[in-house]
Amino acid sequence: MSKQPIVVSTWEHGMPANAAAWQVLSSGGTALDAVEQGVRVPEADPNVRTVGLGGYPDASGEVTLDACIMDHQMNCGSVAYLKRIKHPISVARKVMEQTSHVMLVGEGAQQFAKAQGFVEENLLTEQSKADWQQWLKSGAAKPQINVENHDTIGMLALDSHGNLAGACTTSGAAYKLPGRVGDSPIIGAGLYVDNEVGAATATGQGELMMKTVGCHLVVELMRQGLSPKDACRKAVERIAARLPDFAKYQVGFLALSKTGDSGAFCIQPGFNYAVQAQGSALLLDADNLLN
Ligand code: SD4
Repeated sequence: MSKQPIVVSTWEHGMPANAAAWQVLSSGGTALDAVEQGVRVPEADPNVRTVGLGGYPDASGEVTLDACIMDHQMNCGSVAYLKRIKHPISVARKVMEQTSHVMLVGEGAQQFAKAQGFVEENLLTEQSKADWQQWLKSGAAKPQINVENHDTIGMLALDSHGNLAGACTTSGAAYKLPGRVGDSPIIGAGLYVDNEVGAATATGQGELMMKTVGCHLVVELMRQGLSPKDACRKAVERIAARLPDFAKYQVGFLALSKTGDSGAFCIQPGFNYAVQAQGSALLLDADNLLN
């Protein structure tokens, strides 16, 4: 049965990413190929400062990347703390397709990527280096979340075959402690796909999604009958109910149902998401808890 494809993704940089994904979806391609091709756009863009090349480094000045991908059959692959490889999402897909594992981290992930033909390169652009040096001088040792509206990209797609897939990729919280891994490569926290029900992805302070296994929660709430937006809202409310300092942080959930409905919800104002379907490409503001 043929379905109307749709792709959704986090933040304004989701617009060009969705356009790339749409090329795949509109020509009958798979959701899995679409989300990989889509998120490779911000990964390669040095002006997107929280994904891939040009991402903010950790406190020691090293750019370390986290990413995961999941398909309609519960296949998933993930890399964390990956250095010097511009397209962690494609490495995550290789982990999914070429190994019996789900997740590779650090040095092992880098060696695996090289063995798969990925080329090492410097990911710290002059701009990111200058900003990091400025941060060092300022002594402001706190992560920067939701600054300038450029953030992790999480993307969810439904293809014309009726299948869902998702991808999530990030350089993580700016100036994080070396070795820190966030939610984005953790299946269930930063991304989850269940082809019977729907898919969810997240952006913002990853520790909050990890403590609540947020994206799995959103999908389970959709299974109980909630709309994508209401499921995202309930997951944000769960965070707010359990974690006393939630209001200091931003968390945004984005969900897509098996029927092609999408919705989002976040803690703070400022989170937007991109939606592309036949004949329309929109950037929408998510409703939030604090306002
Ligand atoms: C993380 N969730 O590493 C990611 C980063 C992000 O806004 O989305 N920043 O915690």
